[in-house]
Formats: sequence, structure tokens, C-alpha cells
Amino acid sequence: MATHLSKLTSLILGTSLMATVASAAIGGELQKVMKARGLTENDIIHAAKTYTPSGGRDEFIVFSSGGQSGQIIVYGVPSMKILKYIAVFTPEPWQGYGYDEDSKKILAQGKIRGKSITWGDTHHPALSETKGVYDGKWLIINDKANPRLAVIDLNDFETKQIVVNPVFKSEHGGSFFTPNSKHILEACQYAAPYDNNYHPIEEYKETYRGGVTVWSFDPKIGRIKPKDSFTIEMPPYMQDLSDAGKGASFGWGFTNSFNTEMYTGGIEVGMPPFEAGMSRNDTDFLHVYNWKKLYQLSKNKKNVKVVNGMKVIPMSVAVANNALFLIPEPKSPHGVDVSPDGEYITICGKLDTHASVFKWSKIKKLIDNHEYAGKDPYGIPILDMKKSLHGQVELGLGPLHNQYGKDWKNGEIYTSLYVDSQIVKWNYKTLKVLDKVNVHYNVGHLCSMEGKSADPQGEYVISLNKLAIDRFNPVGPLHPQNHQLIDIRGKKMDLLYDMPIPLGEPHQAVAIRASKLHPEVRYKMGTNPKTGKMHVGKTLAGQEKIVRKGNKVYIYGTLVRSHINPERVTVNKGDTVIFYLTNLERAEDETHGFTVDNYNVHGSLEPGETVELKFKADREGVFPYYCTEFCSALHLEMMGYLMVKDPNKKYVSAQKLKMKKMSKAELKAEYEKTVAVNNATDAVIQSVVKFLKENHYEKYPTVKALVEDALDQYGKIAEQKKKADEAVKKGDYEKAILFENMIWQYMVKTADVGIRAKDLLVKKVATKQSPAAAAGERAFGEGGCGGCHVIGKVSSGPDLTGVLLRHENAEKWVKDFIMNPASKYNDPYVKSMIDYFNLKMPNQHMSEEEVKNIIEYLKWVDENANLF
Ligand code: K7E
Ligand code: CUA
Repeated sequence: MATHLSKLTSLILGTSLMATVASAAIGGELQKVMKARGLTENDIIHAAKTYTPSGGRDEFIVFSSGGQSGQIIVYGVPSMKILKYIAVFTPEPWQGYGYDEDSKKILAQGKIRGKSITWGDTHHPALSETKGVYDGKWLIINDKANPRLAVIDLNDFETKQIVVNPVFKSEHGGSFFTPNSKHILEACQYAAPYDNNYHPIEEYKETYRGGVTVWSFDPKIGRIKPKDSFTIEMPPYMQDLSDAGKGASFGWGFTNSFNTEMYTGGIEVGMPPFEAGMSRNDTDFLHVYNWKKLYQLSKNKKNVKVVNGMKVIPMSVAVANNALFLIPEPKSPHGVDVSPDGEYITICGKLDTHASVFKWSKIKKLIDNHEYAGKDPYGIPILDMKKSLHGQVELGLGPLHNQYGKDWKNGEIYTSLYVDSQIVKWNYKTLKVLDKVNVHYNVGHLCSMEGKSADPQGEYVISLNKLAIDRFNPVGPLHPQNHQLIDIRGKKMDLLYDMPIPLGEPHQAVAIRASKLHPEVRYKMGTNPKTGKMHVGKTLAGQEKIVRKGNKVYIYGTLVRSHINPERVTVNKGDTVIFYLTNLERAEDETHGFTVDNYNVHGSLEPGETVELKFKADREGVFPYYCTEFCSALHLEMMGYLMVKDPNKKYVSAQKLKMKKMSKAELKAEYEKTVAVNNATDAVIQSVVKFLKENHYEKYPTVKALVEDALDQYGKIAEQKKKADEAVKKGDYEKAILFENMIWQYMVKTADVGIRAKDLLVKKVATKQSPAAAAGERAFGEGGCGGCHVIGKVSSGPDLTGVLLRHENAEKWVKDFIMNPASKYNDPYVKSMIDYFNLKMPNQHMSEEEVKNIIEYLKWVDENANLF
């Protein structure tokens, strides 16, 4: 009745009046929150621009280097919610990375000269491209400290390959995909001899070398092909950041450098330090090379020499083939960024206040006309800087990196200013500065959305700051990094949000539109994710076994809620133990973890995955193993024992003490009790099932998936019931009780998922809450009403469903009662309630506004009474 009445009122009054009332309610609440937290209107706008409600999705996904952590950080924009750390060069226990055999093999690919390296200094992630546009398939990243590249599959966000550069001793200008992802450019950093021998520093110019490696990549399978790759020998100029040409400049690569002085330091022998000697010249060199031509040349043996298994094209060969040039650029440059159409190349020098914009068509003309300004000491032709430049523009102190905006055709570009701690928006065509925004503090890279692809998306720029200083709560001398989100949709840039990054110092980050990513939620049963193929240890339900071969013990096991099969494994001290474990789950997010205590192994088994754990059972004893991921209500029971016996020892039985046994009658009584509990549990399940069916759960895919998962668990009961009944027939009540208990376990699992499905369904089918009702629900919770009243249940106070139907002139009655409960303690109905619950409704000192909203909430409850 009340429901109909309120609907009628809203019809008569018209919805606009209702909306005004509702927004006034919110306004009041909002003002209160703003005042309490000291927030300005601008803060609220920024919050609204970034806030993503529970369950909401982001528009962009960012892959940020994890710096010294050797990992990659994945987060969403605009929410800045961290979603994942991808293990790359460093062991990561949660994902089992470095603790199971297959991931150990990936890490072992990164060994350098036989040595394991368990960390990495990640700098520049890159997303694979098709025709210069991000395709969401592969991600690569470099390790500066140990010259390596890693390939991550965006189908499951896991590292699949690590490749070591065998001639460089460090690298920085990696990794950059060419527009169709057929090649990856990786430039050296600190020049060193290509071979692994000692060469005195006095012979720096003769024996130390820089260079760029052009790796071949197969974008279909996502693997680097080392045999098809080659390195372009370059002078020891300390090559730095690079970029691959595209569009007009496709086939060419650009790499800058910062020590054309070829200074070799020597503080300890009285020489000025590196930093002084390396910035003596006014200009350094931009290296311009035709990697496409050189790739063809590298296929002919006579053009290459092979060093440490890597094909190297000598400088002389590259020069003779018109494929390597130098252009002076302002000293100690850092970023070099090719425009989306490949025509402009913007370079920023740390020690120069300008950005220099080079024009490809001008460079190309000089090359075609063999018009050189001179040659460097290694015979490489130098092109005239002025004749190559489109122009220069003064941006500020310490410009580092550039990213293009959506309106790049009209010149929109953003540059980070390290010393000034600013992001500057300018025009690389007209060479005008347009806007600056302060960041906190000392920005390194910046990341616009798809801003280095052929199709920049605009909207946001992230400032990857090197220092946080005072931005967050203090956590000791080592501060988090600070990524700041900037809205670039308006004329003025607008700083929206600070996100602390507590995992190493990220350098570059790349962003992709989220709709381009389609990762899996499960693997094909028995997959080895590291190879993508079926695992040799794949084990299906019913195939579990333990096989001994000499002193190797192979356990073919399975995990499914909530047991590990097998549950007991006995081996001899000194045996090598190999666990092959398959997660039989199909349900989304039903990951199981697995460890054997004290043996330093751990696997993370995503649905369908098989992992291998291997160790030598070198200590006698009893070692529990268990599932490490809280996967269901019976997660703690998901365990087993590894028992390691010393074959040279005699063990005396401890079974002297005879335990008192239950009588048959007692067992029968316990059996009947168990059956009764199961019947009662089943009744609850049936009521949930009825609710789900009546409300057409099958119409909602996410609910349907949960229901199917629940019914899958329920389906396993029949077999257990048969076993229980057989045991009863044989008079073995002990066994029957155990099977009945197993039935109960399946029921709990069914109920666990079923109730989740029901909650989800309720949200889908319930009528939409008005803002006032939503505010009322909040007030109900915050006011402590929920301590005694549970909607849909009699708790330590009466169920409030239908409360507005129970009293005459109910809204006023409820309002008076909440505002002044004592006034009604003598009302016969209230009196009877006080007697029944042995509690008096207390005065919670709610405001009138709150009470009004609570009544709206109670109306909403009544509208949906059938759902509770
Ligand atoms: Cu930190 Cu790209 Cu390695 Cu610049 S690099 S900041
Ligand atoms: Cu499986 Cu916990």
C-alpha cells in the first residue's frame, strides 16, 4: 500500500520536484563531508573525474616499468587503481614466479655468462603495434643493468621469454617496436668491449663500442628470434633513448647519445669526473640508421662478424651502404620521440632549455643528396644540424621526454621538465608554448594515452615523478614514487590525482585503451602457461597417481575445492620429489596456491593450469602441504602430508595406546544426526535455488556462471550419497558418517557460491534506489541501526520489512519513534517487543533529514521485500 502510494505521489508531483528534493538531500550530505574533510569544490570535481565506483572499469590501462623491482606495474586510468604487478626479471612468490619449475626456466633464460640474475632495472615498456597502432597483444620491457629484454603475453599478463644481449654490457634505449612489431630496437648505454675480455680503458676509442641491436620478433607467437637478429656497431658515444621511425620515416631508427667526447673519467687519478668531461661539447650526436636495409644486409655472411653468437654489422659496412649517419643535437639529450606520422623527431636535452624538432623530409634530402657537413673519427657522415632542423623552442629547465596529444596533426605535444618540475604543453609545428602545470616533484618520463603510437588518444597525461617528498604520509627515509594524473581535455591542464608507487622507480609507462585488451579468465585444462602447450604433468580427475622411478618420486595431483589429491605422500630421505599439480577448476578467479612447508617451493595454479614443483627431500620429517589461496569456506582443510622417512632408520610403532571406540548404537545416532543436518542444509539450498529460478538468473551471464559453478558442486553429491548408503547397508556407520560429511562439504561449497549468486541477482532485479533511499541506507548503517535490525531477518530486534505497513499513519509513527523512542515505551505494541527482545530501542540522535531518508530506504525495502 505504502509503495503504491509513494509511486502515486511521485506521479502527481512530477519527477522534477522529486529530483530537486533528492539532490538537496545529497547536497546537504556533500557539504557535510566537504566541511569535515576540508575539501574544496575543485577537489570534489577532481574526485568525480577520477572516482570509479565499486565494480567500475577504467578507460585506459597503464603498463609502468617497476624500476629496480624488475617487474611491471599495471594500473587503471582515471581511477589510478593498481591492478597487478607482473613478475618479469625478479622472483615473485604470489605468482609462484621463480618457485615453480616452469617459471624458473623463464628466469634461467636471463642468465648472463652462466650466472643467475634475480633482479632487473626495468626502464621502457613498449606495446606491440599493427600499422603503428597498439594492438593489445604483446608487451616488452628492457633491463638496463643486465642487458635483457622480456616478452609478456597480454593474453594472461605473464612473462614468456627473456633474451640476453650477448654483446652489450648494459643497455638503456630499449625497447621500441617497429610499426608492425616485426623488429625491436635496443640501444646500448655504457660503451664496453663487445667480447668478454679485459681491455684497458686507455684503449677506449679502439676497443669499446656502443650500438643498436635490431631484434627480430614474431608477432604471431610473440617471441624474439635471436638467430635472425643483428647489432649495428656504433662508436662509444653512450647511446641513449631511441625511437623507431614510422610512416614517412619507416625503416629508419633514431638514437641519441651523450658522450661524443668519449671521456673516460678517472676521479681517483685526479681527472675531473665523468659528468664534467661528458658534457664538454655543445652538441652530441643523433644516430640515424636504416635498420631495414641493414637487416637485409645482415643475412649475408660477408657483411657481418659474429661476436658471442650475435651478428654484428661493422660501422664501415653500414657507412658504405649509406645506412648510418650522425646529426649534431644539443648536448646531453635524453628523449627522442618520433611524431605519429613519422615526419617530426623531437629531441630534448637535459642541459639545454630547448626542444629541438628535426624534420624527416629535410634529413632524407641531405641523405639522398650525399650532402655531408663532415665525418666523425670513425668515418660516419655527419649531416648539418641547421639544415635538418624544423626549429627549436625554449621550454624551460631540464626538458626530458615528449608525448603526443590527440591533436598531434596540429602540433599538440607534451614535454616533461625535470628541473622546473613541470609538464609543458606546446606546439611542435608552430613552436609555441601553450600551457604549463606544476608537478611534484622532478618529473622523468610522462605518459599520454597511446601517445607514442600512430594514433594518440589524448584525454590524460601521467607525470612519472622522481621525488614525492611531502606528498604522502611519511614511511621512513625511502619515499614512494609519485605518479600524477593530469586531465588534458581542457585548454588548461588540470592536475587530478597523486598515486604513490611503492615498488621501485618507474621510468617509462605506456597506456592503452582498455577495450583493446581481452585477457583469458581460465586456461585450457592442463596448460603450461609458460609455453602455452599442454603440460607433461597434466592430470585430470581420476588420473591422480604417485610414480617412483629410481630415487625420483613423481606425484600427479589435482586441486579442486577443497581438496588436494593425493593427501598423503611418503618418500625416502634423499629422494627427488616432483609434484605435477593441475587446478581442475573452471570457475573464474578460483585460483589455488600450493606449497610444501619448509621446502621453499610455491605454485600459483590459475583455473586449468598445471605447475611443476621440484625439490630434494633432504630432511627427514613430516611436512604439511596446503593450498595457500583462500579459495572456499573449507580452504583450511585443503591440505595433505609429505612424510619423509630415513630408509636407514627403524621406526617403533606408537600405537600402543588403544583409543576408546564408539559403540554401534552411538555411531548410528551420530549418523542420523549428520543426515538430519544435511537435510536441513539442503532445504536452505533449495530455497536459494527457488529464488534464483523465480528471478530468472539465466538472464544475467555473471549470475549464470556462478549458479553453474554452484550446481557443479551440488552435482557431486549423488555419488557420495551412494557410497554413504552402501556403507550403511554393510553396517559400517563410521564410513557412512564420513561420506555424509563429504556431502555436507559439497553443500557448503554450493551454498557459498549460491549465496554469492543470490546477492548478485538481488542487485540486478531490485528496483533502483532513489538518492534519498541510498542516503537512508547509509544513515541506517552509520546510525548503528543495523546492530539490532537485519533486513529480512529477526535479529536482536524485529525485522523491519513491512514496518510501514504495521502501524497506522506509519511514516509519522516511525519518525517519532526514532527521534524519541522513550515516548513510545508504553505503547502496547512496543511494550510487547521490549519484553520479547529484552531490549529497549535507544535514542541514536538522528537528524530529521536522516530519519526522512531512512523512511525512504524502508520504502525501498518494502518494494523489494520478496528479495530479502
Ligand atoms: Cu629514466 Cu627513459 Cu631510463 Cu628518462 S629514462 S627519466
Ligand atoms: Cu584451494 Cu585454498
